[in-house]
Amino acid sequence: MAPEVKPNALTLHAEVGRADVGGGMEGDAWLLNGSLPSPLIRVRKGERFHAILENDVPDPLILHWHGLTPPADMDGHPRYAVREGETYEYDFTVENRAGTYWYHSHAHHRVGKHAYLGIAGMLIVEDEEEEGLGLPSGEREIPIVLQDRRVDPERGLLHYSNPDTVEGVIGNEPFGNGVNYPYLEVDTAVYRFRILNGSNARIFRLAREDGRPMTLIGNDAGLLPRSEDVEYVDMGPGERVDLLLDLRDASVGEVIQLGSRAFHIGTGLAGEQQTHRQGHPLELLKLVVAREVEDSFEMPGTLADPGGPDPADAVRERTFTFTSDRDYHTRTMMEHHINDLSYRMDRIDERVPFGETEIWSFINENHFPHPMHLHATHFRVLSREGYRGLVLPWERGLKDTVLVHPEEHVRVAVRFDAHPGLFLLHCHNLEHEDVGMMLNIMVER
Ligand SMILES: [Cu+2]
Repeated sequence: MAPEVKPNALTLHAEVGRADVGGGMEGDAWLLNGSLPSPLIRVRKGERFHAILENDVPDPLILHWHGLTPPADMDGHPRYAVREGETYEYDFTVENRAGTYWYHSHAHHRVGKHAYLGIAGMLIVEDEEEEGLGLPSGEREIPIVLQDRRVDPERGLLHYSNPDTVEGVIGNEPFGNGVNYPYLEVDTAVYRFRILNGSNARIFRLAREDGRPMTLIGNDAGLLPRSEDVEYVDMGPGERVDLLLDLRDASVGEVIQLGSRAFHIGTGLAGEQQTHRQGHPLELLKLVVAREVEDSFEMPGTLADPGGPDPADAVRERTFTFTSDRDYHTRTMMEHHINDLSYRMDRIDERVPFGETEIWSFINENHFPHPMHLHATHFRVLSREGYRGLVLPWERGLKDTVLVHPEEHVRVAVRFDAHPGLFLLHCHNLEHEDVGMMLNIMVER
């Protein structure tokens, strides 16, 4: 587990180091405060978030608080990246409801490398509303950063070079909280798992291998109105889910495996061309039942109201179409575009009035899945046409990242009502983002 810290005059020191990754292996990694993954930041809604990033890695670096909605100069826009030896000070008030958020590097062209090497951690916001529900906490609350990496024992485990910009970097080994093939000893009790897909490009279809349901209680922006039992959850990079696992009828010695099931990324051409590792099954986390205890937890009938924009209030629509081009000269390079644009730091791509509700359409016209992430607000997923064809249980409530498979058209209701300024819309496949699948969104009063 990552050490837990509070953003109270917190220093986050980034440096190159070595990390124990489990299984007797040690790897080269980029560390924040010596930890892989980065420390878990726990904060209360309404509290001051005061942290200083000290950059001691040989790259520009800036941190983005994924899912929080701070002022524009606190959001980790790549134009604020600081060089080696420099610092960046974050000071804002946390305005977001209780939920499972996270943070990672947002240095342009280097997000994939930095997250892969270790500059990524979980960020948990707590509030009174959630505490009143009596959900499993303390030892029964398990934050898990799921990632995949390539294991290369000779060159150091976390080696990252010549990334695949077509599919993104997909590893062959699972990591949970920085540990290869993690396992956890558990009681016969109800557990709350806060799960982040912190992978660069891999999508998980998270499920219990015994086929039993998991109880979904929350996603990107906190608790849902009601719990729902689900057989599996699709998680694109950047997405979070909050799940309860009821292990009360398990017996000591039993092993409960969480894994990623096989899936396709589209029908027709996209499905047929799926020859790579995306969608292949993977073991993720082993739960070993170690102790028999009594646990009288009862699921609350209702959880919390996520709020958010009402599509009936929408005053305009925007469309974002995703396409990809292969560079036939280098053969390896693939550019991914939003509305035929490739990211430029100094260009404003969309101007959006503060406080107005809009309907945005995400249309995927190529053969790659794109988990689309919006900064500075959360959106409500209204509909999905094509392929999976519906809004899925884990897409209720409010989201900041939505997975758009090939052939899919996803409509969302958006309203920026936190802060004006320059923010980002981008693909959270980090290699897609790094080659320019990102736009500057100017929120204007
Ligand atoms: Cu993408």
